Amino acid sequence: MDQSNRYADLSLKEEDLIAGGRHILVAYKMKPKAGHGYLEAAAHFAAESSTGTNVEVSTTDEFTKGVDALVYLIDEATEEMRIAFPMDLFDRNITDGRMMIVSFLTLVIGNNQGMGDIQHAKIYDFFMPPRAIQLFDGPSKDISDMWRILGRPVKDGGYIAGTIIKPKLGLRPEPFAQAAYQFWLGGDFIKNDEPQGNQTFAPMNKVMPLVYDAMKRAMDETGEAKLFSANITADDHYEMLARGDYILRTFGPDADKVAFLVDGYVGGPGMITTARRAFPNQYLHYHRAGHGAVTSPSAKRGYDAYVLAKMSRLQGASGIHVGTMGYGKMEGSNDDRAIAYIIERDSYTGPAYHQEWYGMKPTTPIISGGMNALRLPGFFENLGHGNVINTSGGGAYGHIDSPAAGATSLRQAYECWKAKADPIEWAKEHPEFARAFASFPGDADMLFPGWRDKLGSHR
Ligand code: RUB
Ligand code: MG
Repeated sequence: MDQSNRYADLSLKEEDLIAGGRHILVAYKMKPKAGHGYLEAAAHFAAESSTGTNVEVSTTDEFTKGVDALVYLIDEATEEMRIAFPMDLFDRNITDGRMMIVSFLTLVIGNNQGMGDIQHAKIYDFFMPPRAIQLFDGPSKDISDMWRILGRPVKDGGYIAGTIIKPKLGLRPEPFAQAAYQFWLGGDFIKNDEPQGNQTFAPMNKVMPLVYDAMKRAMDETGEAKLFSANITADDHYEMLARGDYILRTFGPDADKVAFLVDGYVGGPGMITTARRAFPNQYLHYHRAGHGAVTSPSAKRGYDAYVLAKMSRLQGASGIHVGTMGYGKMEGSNDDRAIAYIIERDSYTGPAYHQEWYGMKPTTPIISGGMNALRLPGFFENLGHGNVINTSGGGAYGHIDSPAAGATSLRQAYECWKAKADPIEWAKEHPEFARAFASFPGDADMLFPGWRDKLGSHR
């Protein structure tokens, strides 16, 4: 059944829809299956994503038609399809009238992912009108809170040198805390790796007191504040609360230095909101393991990493992983800068839409995955600033001298970029940075050919 006379209106102008403020706009790359007309398939897609199904139903009335999603732009050659979703379609909390990202996902990327007449469809951008920005939680804490704890300026406070406890799994409580202590001697921030929680060989109630003890010792030794991002991910809401409460109690007077890590892609929006609402005083660290299944450029369905990051700010993530923009081990490209800019700025024009955030707090780009001191200067140059959290797991624990030297090398890499110095020259004056060359010789050969001769005795 062709529903394009009801679910498509190509005379609608995007600028009018934006000025009207009553629609959420979504841009897809969509291709119908062979034998299906583009507009017809697009209209069916909009029907399934809003008020309709594959047939007319007798229960539809005039009001229903007023909340239809409408295809307002198509371009078959580029697979472009844009749909306007009336704000009234989206579910609102009975407790406080707020919007929820789960309802956004259910409509804009729900049943439409399994339709018989659609080859593929993937969201690459969306626009939220001002009213929607008012109705999402947004972050309660942001990077300025971390800078304040670290005793830095709360604006442009700079690079936060972090790591991930490695090995990923298999450390018992004492060696785990020892690994944390050693990194903190040179760095600022440590996160649980995302699979670390309450394994039988490292129970949380043994690990956390030791980590807090390590934090205190490192703070005494260095005279600096230290930060720990603790994984509270769990299937059960009550389990997450129990973990969070336990960790805050354990860190006692230093509980402000604890962030909560939630694996929000595998766990889903409910976990992020659980943490955002139950622990509004903690920095909320959104880890996104598994996202590549839908965000990878090789995936033709789902949504882009840009979309995931933008949603995370609406939900209230204080920080989210944004990849390494081609400088680390995970998939990515230099252009992924946009993923950082949409979450950290108050206004940004993405691949399809301009978005204003009206003062909603920013979400920190967290840079992670195969990073080390040698890769960082190029990364900062590409991004244009260093106001990020970076977690280098292998890059810290893989430093041949010590985790503390690994941490120091990360800070020195940032200073090198800030000073616009030549990394080889910088290495001659900064021994931990110099030793990163010998620690990661494959990277050194790739990024700084001839480094062995140029560094001479400094390596
Ligand atoms: C990285 C790591 C993170 C990945 C996730 O460890 O454990 O889980 O960065 O990827 P290492 P992303 O520093 O040893 O490579 O940050 O792209 O979501
Ligand atoms: Mg990890």
